[in-house]
Amino acid sequence: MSHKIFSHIPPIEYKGANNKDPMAFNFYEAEREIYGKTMRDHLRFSVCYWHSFNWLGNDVFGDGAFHRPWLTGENDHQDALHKLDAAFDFFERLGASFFCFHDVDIAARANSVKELTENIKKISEPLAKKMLDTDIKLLWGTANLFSHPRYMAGAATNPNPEIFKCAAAQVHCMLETTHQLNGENYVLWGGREGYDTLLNTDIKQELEQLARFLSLVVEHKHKIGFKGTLLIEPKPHEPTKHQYDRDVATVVAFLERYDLQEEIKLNIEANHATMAGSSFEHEVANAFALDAFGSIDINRGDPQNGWDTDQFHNDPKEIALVMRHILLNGGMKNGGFNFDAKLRRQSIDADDLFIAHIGGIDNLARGLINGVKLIEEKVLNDFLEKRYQDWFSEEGQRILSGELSLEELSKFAQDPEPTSGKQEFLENYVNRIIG
Ligand SMILES: [Mn+2]
Repeated sequence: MSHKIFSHIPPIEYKGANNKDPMAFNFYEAEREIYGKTMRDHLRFSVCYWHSFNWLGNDVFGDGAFHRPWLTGENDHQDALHKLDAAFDFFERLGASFFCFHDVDIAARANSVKELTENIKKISEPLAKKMLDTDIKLLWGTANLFSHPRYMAGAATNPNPEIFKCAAAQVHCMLETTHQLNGENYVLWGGREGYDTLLNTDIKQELEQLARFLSLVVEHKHKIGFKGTLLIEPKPHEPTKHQYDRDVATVVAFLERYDLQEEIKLNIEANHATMAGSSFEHEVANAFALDAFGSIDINRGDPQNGWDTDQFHNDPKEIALVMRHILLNGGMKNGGFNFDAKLRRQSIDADDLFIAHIGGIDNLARGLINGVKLIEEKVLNDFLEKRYQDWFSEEGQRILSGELSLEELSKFAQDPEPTSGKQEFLENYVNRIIG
C-alpha cells in the first residue's frame, strides 16, 4: 500500500557504542538489566502521535514539507486507519513499548464535539486491536482543548460555560477511551488556560473554573474505575501570554489550594521547564521534593530563542543529572519518557523520523548509564550527606521538630566557621564521570 513508507527500514537494533550505523542504537539495549530492571522498563519511552504522524512540517510561515501519505487533507476515517497502520509500523520497527495521542490525532476530522466522540468510538476498535496484536501500550491519552477556535479564550477557563461543557465532553470521551485502552496515565495540558491580556481577564474567576473542571475529572476517574494517574503538564506561556500552570511549584500550590494534590501529579516537559526560566533538572527535582512527579515529555528548545521548538533532546549530561533524581526516587513508576519532539522542517526523508527517535532513545540510555555511575560512585551523595549532617544532630532535630523557639535559638546563636560549597569541584567531577 502507498502509505507503507517505512517498509524499507529493518527493525532497529543495538550494535554497540562504536558502531557507525545511523539506523542502530549505540547505547540502548532493551533487555540489559540495571538495578534489576531492563533498560526498556527504566525508560518506558513513548512515541507521540501528534508531531510524528499528524504534522506535515508546516510552520507559521510555511506549508507542509513532509511526505505523509495518510494525511491526504480529507482527514476522514480512511485516513485515520492509514495513519494507524503507519504509526504502529513505525512503533514496531523502532521497538517502542508505548505511544501517546490526543483525541483529534487519532480520529477523523469532526465538525462538532458530538461528531468527534463518534469518530473516536469508530477508531477505538481498530486501535485496540493494533495494541493487542503488537503489545504496544498507551502511556497516556489526552484531549486537545486548544486547537479548535471555540477554545480561543480557554477551555475550562473560558468566560462562556458552553465552552466549558464542550471541554467536559471531550475529556469525558478521552478519559473513558484511555481507560478502555488500559492507558497508564491521563494528561491535561492547559494550552489556553491562561490569558493574553488582563484587560479582559478575571484571574480569580478563571482559577475557580479550572479547579472545578479538574475536580470533575477526578470524580469521573473514580466513577469509571480508571487506575492510571491524572497528570498536569506545566508550561509558562505559548500559545497564551501567561498560562496558569506555569511551572511545577505553581501547579503544586494550585493543587494544594483546591485539595487535589493527592489526585493529580505532573507531566514535566523539558523545554517547558527552560521556557519557565528553570532547568529541566530543577523541575524534576522539585517535583520529587514536592511529591508530585508523574511522567516526562522529553524534548529541548534552542538556546538562541525562547519559543517551544520541541526538538529531540540530545544532551546526555542533562539526562544523566535528571536520571539520577529519578533513580534516587525509586525509578519511573507508571510514567515514562514521551518523545514530545518533532523533526526539523527540512528533515523530509522517512529515515529522518527514525534517526531522530534513535538519537533520543540512545540519549536516554546513555543518561541512564551515566546516572547510575553518578549514584554508584557516591561522590555527590556523600557530599550532600556531609553538607546537611548537622541537621541530624540532636540540636538540629530539636530545631526541626519545633522544640526550640525563636527566642531560645537567638540565645544560642554563634558564628560558625564558613565551609565551601565546592561547586566547581562537583561540576568537574560530573564532567569527568559522564565525559
Ligand atoms: Mn508536551
